[in-house]
Amino acid sequence: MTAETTPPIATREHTVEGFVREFLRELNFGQGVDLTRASVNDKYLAMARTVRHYLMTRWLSTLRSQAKLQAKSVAYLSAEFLLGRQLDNALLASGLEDIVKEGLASLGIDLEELRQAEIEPGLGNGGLGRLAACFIDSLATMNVPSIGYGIRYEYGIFKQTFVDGWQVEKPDDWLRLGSPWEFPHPEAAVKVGFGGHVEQYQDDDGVVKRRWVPGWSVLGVPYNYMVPGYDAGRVNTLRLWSARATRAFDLEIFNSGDYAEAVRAQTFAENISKVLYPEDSTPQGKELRLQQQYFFVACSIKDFVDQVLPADFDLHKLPDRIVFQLNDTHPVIAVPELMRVLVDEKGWEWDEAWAVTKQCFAYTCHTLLPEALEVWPVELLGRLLPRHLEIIYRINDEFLAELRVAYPNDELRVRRMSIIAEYPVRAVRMAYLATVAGTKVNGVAELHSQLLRDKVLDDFAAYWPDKFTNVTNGVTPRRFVKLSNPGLSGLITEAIGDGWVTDLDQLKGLEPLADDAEFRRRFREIKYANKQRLAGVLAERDNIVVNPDTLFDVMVKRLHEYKRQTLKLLHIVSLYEKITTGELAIGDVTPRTFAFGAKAAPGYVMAKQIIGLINAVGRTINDDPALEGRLRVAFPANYNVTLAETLIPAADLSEQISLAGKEASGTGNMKFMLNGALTIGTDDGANVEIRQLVGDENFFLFGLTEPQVAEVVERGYHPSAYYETNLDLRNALDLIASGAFSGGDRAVFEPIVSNLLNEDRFLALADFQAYVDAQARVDAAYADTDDWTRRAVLNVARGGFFSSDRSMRDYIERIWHTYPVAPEA
Ligand code: GP0
Repeated sequence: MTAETTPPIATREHTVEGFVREFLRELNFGQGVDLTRASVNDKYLAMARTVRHYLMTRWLSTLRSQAKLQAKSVAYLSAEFLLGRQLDNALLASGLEDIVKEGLASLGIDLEELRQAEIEPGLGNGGLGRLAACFIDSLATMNVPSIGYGIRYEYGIFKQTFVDGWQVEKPDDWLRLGSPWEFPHPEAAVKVGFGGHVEQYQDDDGVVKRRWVPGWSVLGVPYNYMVPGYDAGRVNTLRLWSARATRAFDLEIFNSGDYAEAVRAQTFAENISKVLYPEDSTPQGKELRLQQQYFFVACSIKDFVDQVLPADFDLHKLPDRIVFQLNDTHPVIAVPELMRVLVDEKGWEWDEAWAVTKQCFAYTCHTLLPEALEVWPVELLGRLLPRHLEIIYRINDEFLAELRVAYPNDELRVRRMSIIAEYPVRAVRMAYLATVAGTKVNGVAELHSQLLRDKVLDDFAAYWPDKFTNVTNGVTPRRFVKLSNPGLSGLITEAIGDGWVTDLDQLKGLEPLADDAEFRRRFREIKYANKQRLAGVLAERDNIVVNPDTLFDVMVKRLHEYKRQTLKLLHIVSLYEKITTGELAIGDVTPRTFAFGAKAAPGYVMAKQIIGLINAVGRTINDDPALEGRLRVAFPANYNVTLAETLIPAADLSEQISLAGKEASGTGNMKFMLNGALTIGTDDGANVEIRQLVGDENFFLFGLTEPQVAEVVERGYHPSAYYETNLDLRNALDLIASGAFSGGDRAVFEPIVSNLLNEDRFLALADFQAYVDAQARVDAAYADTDDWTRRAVLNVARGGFFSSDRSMRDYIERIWHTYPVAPEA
């Protein structure tokens, strides 16, 4: 037999006995323990590796058919992939769930215990990273040739703890107990340069050229992860890069004689993939961060060009084989990198290289906040990547020359559109570079894409109207319905069959059942069971007591002023204030559990203050016997994907209350809808589309619209005016200011109060009354339990649009122009 004819032996017997044999083999030979002595972690690791075996045939055949067919691929370049736990998803994808349950039970092992042993890979901050994870799940399920490229951070998003109610961060040591899902390939490491200088030289034909002489370099070691599609489709690859010191560092150890210094240098190189930056929507502009960005895209481009493509591939055809999707601006340095490879390394003419490069990229923007748009000072970029800066300058020069032809008498416009900003320091605007280089630029919800065209990138949209498009975000129904809500999934499947898991529009078939009393009863029962399940988790995990007989009102997302956790807090404080003053009888209050989950960026002082205040208000309310347990605040620490999976299915009310025009899309909003929560929300991001689909009568809309916000701001916004004219608002703010939640100390939360009164950048006070009124409508609606359930059913039935499978179809049609390729059997 030759390598070509050797059949893969990766198939595994799909029976309980077959599974048990494989599992014990992994336990004995892989972990080196026998069953009687195995720890939970031993069993979890053996279990993970066993499940992996079952996916291996499909992975290998996907890779083989990929090499053979040479179909066009999508390379999703993302600094974050917030994967969540892997075991359940792998069990689902391999169709092993029942076999495993039975097999483990026969060995006296509790699958649930093994599930709990997995530490989730938290390699992302929030929405953007979780979106990337949903997208690669959909691409695999839909048989789209694709590869995810990112960074294998040694420490993911920090672990949040509360000390006296204040956030304290702990390192996320997610690799400490082993990482059974990854396949490291140190032998396939690639080298990436940094620093140094650019030199001029003459090539063999005497042509003067420029090339980069890096000052130092690191190795990128690829770690491959399987991305299994649901139901026997492809198993795609996620390739995450880890930084290692190059041999040069070792040599220095010998030559320098300064061993300690050489080891320090080695540590320096390996720092690149050490930790995920925990800032969300507020980039830090740190040198290490730029190193991370260049590191992973340089590795990825090299990998694709040298490893994935056949050796004799004609790079002029690159656009037929690949589209690099830029997940926000973090990977945009890939543009000058591809130019450098083609011009400096392959010896191409500039124009020839640019013609190819500008067909290979597309850019997704995820924000509207001006402070979230990344810029890199030329001083820093030029020091770290001198050749790339030259290339960016040339791209910009040619672009500006083109503009001067198009707009001969409009130098102001040309300046505005320059990739290089002049103030406050000379800096590269990464979003502009991506827009100039990309075939397409997309926003992540209709409103967001419209605002990109009208405001953030208006000059570019005027110049290239066809470049701009929208792809509304989506979420994977596998993880966020099928796995996280087995009760509801069972009910849906019973009613309409199981096609919905890969064709979420089929949920439409549930619509008539909204009027079926027996269906509603069962739906309600499932929601109740999900609340009980959550209550159990919160009791165990956080020592928090919640009552499943209350309305679960949930706001989970990063802590950011624009998302307005304070607005929800003001509503709670106002209720509390009215009860304590006797204005409101406790018996008249709808029993509610106000749940929060939110991490604050460690350096975001105001966000951390707000966390402190939520916890302080929670403590006061939860300890006050006068409330008879009818109101409760539950703020479990360390909200993450794993917690979301039990929290979201238990929610009655989804809080999506950002200031209109600030939340690009939101994706939590979609998960809640699909799990039968009703939304209270502003006309922002994808809320707009949710409301259109579910209907006004099934959505609690409130607040200023984006044009109204613009008008208020234009006129000059004075938050204190609302304080002075709205008694409820004033009482709530005064209560916080009085020290009622801080043991009488008025100083503790003074910064929050004075910020709201004097600045209130996100107009929380302006929307306060509208929000409180909308909450009153919620109470009234919730009082009619059965009708509430009817609306909840309609939310599920009309949520099919928000599958990330649909998002992928949109990307394929509007941006990528690729085709599904099923792996050979
Ligand atoms: C946007 F700019 N998002 C950023 C960022 O740095 N991080 C991040 O997670 C989010 C948006 O805020 C979003 O509206 C959106 O749905 C998500 O990207 C995916 O597009 C809510 O998280």
